[in-house]
Amino acid sequence: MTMQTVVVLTGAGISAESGLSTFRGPDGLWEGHRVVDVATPQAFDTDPVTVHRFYNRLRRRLRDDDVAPNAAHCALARLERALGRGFHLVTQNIDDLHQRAGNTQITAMHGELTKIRNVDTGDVLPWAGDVIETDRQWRPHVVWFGERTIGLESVVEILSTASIFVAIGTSGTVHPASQFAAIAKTAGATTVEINIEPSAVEFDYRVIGAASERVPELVDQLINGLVA
Ligand code: BV8
Repeated sequence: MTMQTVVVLTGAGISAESGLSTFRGPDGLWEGHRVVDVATPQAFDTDPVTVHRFYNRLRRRLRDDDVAPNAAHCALARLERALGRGFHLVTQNIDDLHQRAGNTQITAMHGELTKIRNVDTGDVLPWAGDVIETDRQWRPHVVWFGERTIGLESVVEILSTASIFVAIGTSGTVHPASQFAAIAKTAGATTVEINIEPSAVEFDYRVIGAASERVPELVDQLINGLVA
């Protein structure tokens, strides 16, 4: 059995069909806010109430009955089961849909909405509910603009072993995730993008279509082709 390493990067587009809004909608607003107003340490320092209110609302949305993993999330869980250690998922998303679909080999590089972090001790706690809006001790365990992403060194290491790199539902506008396709390519990987429209990032192949339709198709091809 020839095992090749498959690395998948996901963005907001994989969760769009689960009812979660992407970040760069037509009006460029993010749940009604300009990103810079909520996703920065400065915003939290100067106005924790607005920041907590924004993330409390997102966390509540995650618990809505109509928000669940879609066929794309489930296909990636199937791919991990088929490839075992030959698979790694890096997500830019802070929702928990990959975890709920059953993936375990995940780097949540921009943090997780369902966790909070103590600003002094760095302790991270699971947290599904609201955070008191005036709380300055506990912040969302989310990577804001200007902050170091989580697990970057290990992701770059894994990318250097990739034979196939697939980016799903990401505009490729946020650094350093936007560099991953080039890093994988340099390591000799074949790079593939699945998106409803081409992003600005270079790939060997582009599959245009909705994630819930195209990801299961690609996963079938990968499982049939790789796990010989
Ligand atoms: C860092 C958590 C350094 C918060 C997020 C100038 C040039 C280059 C870089 C920079 C620059 N100025 C500043 C930077 C760095 C900055 C950056 O990249 N800024 C951008 C805006 C230019 N990056 C950072 O600050 C990062 N940190 O660089 O640290 C450092 C080093 C050492 C020590 C200290 C510091 C941190 C970035 C993390 C920011 N946090 N999220 C939260 O979520 O609330 S990023 C946030 O935006 C999301 O997490 C997500 O990652 C990103 C949005 O990107 P996408 O996921 O791609 O979503 P988007 O809406 O853009 O696109 C959706 C796509 O899906 C589209 O292509 C669409 O076509 C497609 N789609 C839609 N529907 C479907 C679909 N596809 C398939 N099927 C569908 N149905």
